[in-house]
Amino acid sequence: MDSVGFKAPRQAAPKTMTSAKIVVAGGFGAGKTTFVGSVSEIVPLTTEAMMTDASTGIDDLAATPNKSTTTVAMDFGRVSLDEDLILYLFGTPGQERFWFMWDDLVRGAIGAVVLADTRRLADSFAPIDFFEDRGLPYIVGVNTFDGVLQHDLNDVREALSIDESIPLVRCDARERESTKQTLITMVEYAMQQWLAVRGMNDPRPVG
Ligand SMILES: Nc1nc2c(ncn2[C@@H]2O[C@H](COP(=O)(O)OP(=O)(O)OP(=O)(O)O)[C@@H](O)[C@H]2O)c(=O)[nH]1
Ligand SMILES: [Mg+2]
Repeated sequence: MDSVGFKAPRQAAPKTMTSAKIVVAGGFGAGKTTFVGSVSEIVPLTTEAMMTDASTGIDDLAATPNKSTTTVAMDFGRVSLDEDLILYLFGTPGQERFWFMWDDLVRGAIGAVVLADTRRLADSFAPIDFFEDRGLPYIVGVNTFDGVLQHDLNDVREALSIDESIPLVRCDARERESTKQTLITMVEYAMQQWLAVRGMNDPRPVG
């Protein structure tokens, strides 16, 4: 306190920067590269290869006729959720012949967003099983191609047979706000899971 009674402003505690790795997974053409690209603050690193006639009959383009490239290794992007949390995003390749890379890609991740395209929901089963098997927290983002939610989210949950505790959210992979919100849901869920496994309560105030 000085002579006129003002308190000297307290020195703000230095903020600690935390970073976390998140995987964006899903079936072929579910929108993973689009998702990473819409939210990343850096120019995303992509490994897209042109799809050629050689993939005719292997890659089903019925749902995404304008798709001309596919991810052959991974997508990489970065987003700050607030000033002290940076997420590093790793998008997986969707095609089955590249799945051998997934084990390397998920190493060190706190969790995953599994993107689902309800026009070919069955493609989400393998990615979901992958994270279930490894016990890595995941949420499901139903990518609303053309902004239209084709099915009720409860029906999607039932079709995917995922537990009620696992967040299942609607998202538009092309929209930054929507992808960011999906990532926030992922991080909150991963944090809850982390605390639950250690028998701790969420220290944040309710409401
Ligand atoms: N209309 C619409 N098109 C989308 C949306 N998300 C992705 N697309 C389109 O769908 C196609 C597939 O998107 P990608 O982001 O390449 O999908 P991906 O999951 O990375 O595909 P792979 O890496 O090949 O498995 C592209 O032509 C995108 O432009 C969406 O939300 N709405
Ligand atoms: Mg891709």
